[in-house]
Amino acid sequence: MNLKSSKKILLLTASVACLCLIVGCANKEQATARPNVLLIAIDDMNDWTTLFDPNNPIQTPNLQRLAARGTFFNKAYCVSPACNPSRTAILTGLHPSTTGVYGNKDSWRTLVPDAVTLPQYFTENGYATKGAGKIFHHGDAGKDRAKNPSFQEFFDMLPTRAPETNHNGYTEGLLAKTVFDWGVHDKKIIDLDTVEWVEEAMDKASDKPRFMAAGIFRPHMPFYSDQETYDKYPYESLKMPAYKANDLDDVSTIARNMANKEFFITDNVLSKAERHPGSLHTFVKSYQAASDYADQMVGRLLDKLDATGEADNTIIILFSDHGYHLGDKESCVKFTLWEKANHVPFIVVAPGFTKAGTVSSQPVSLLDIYPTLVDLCGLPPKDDIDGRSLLPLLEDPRSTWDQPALMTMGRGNHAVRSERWRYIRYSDGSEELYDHKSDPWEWDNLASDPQYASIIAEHKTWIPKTEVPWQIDESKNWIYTRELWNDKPVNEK
Ligand SMILES: [Ca+2]
Ligand SMILES: [Ca+2]
Repeated sequence: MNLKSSKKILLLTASVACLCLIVGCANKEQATARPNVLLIAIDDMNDWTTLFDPNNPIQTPNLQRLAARGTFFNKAYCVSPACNPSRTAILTGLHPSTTGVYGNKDSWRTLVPDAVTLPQYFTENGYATKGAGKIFHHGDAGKDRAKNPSFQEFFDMLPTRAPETNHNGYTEGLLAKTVFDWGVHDKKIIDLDTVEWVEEAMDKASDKPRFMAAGIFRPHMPFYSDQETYDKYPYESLKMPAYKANDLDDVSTIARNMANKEFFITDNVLSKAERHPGSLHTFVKSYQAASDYADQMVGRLLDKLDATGEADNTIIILFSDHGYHLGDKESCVKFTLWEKANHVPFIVVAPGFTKAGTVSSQPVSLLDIYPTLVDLCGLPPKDDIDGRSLLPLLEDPRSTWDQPALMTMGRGNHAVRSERWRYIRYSDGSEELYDHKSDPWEWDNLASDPQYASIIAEHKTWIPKTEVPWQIDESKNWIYTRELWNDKPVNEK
């Protein structure tokens, strides 16, 4: 997927030289003059925030404050709507069809033992690399450090995660045995540990440029916040997502299974009265508050960066690894190829390069973060990754951008998002097409209407031609979400 035209190389060379002048690089060898990097990852935050629209219910003043400093991509999409494949793609620059990391249970470090991760590449190029919280997906962090360390220093949130899983009793059955819980948390919320560690790390002197990564776990399940934040979203004025009954009547079995309505909505939240602690309303209220809490954590990180005096020499990248459904599309999970599970906040601030308050409306992918950061920091080009540098769009948001965003869930299921359309093709050949000009909640599947045949044909060309095998049983790929919850595939139930 790399665009390697001579025109682009010329543009990049000029752009990097320009950025280096601005941030004071005497030459490419002088690594100490390179800009610092602050990478902020948020977990499961969708687009129902005031960052995207002031009429949205979730208050994100700190994301807006960050967007005002640089470029906000208002059509940015995850690579995959699950933590592990999404983050592996961002941090290796490689698409799931290249790595075989399709699901949350795939061991990414085992599957791509030689991949040089983004922080690792910065370490190799003279940076001091530190991180905290959820950057990679849980599980392989230790394996990564032991075999091929990504960070020189890392504060893992896992040891402190267990106390968060004391359930409020809002869920029943299998869900109650997992992290599926929501509401007020009266203990120290895990993200405070992460932010405090990063704040301390920012205070320490460094003789090298810094690459600092902060992984905020909220609004990920359990949807927790403190009482004050929770009270900002009262039932009286609670905004619920748009909902269309029988919305899934026009999609295939694979799509319906990804939405997992029967397992979650019907059995649990949808059957409870509005103010019941386990109702859909409380679920949505808690998600809104947990997202607000994540925004507050971002605010603390920005305050600290500003206080260190390093903001003018620090490139900031903020993203959420994917979105979330809140009852819309008859779903209360991620794991689907629809807009709400795929559309994410994504902001790039490169002092002296991006222009304050810029909005880019081209469809871009989080896969593009790796090559973009390499370009922005003047590191040697990395030609063996799949993403595409966003430097042209950062330089001029009106530049021509001829590529839609590609999303993948499991193997063989893909969505292609252009400025106007979302086209989905599942592994059994079933298709969906949505027109975002008239249908923002993706209610009407237009795929069977012959008048859209050419639109479909055009979008289909962006689906990967080859995909490495999935090492787990591919026949179970679409039920993967259920496997997450009860640890065994549905046909063994
Ligand atoms: Ca996630
Ligand atoms: Ca529908």
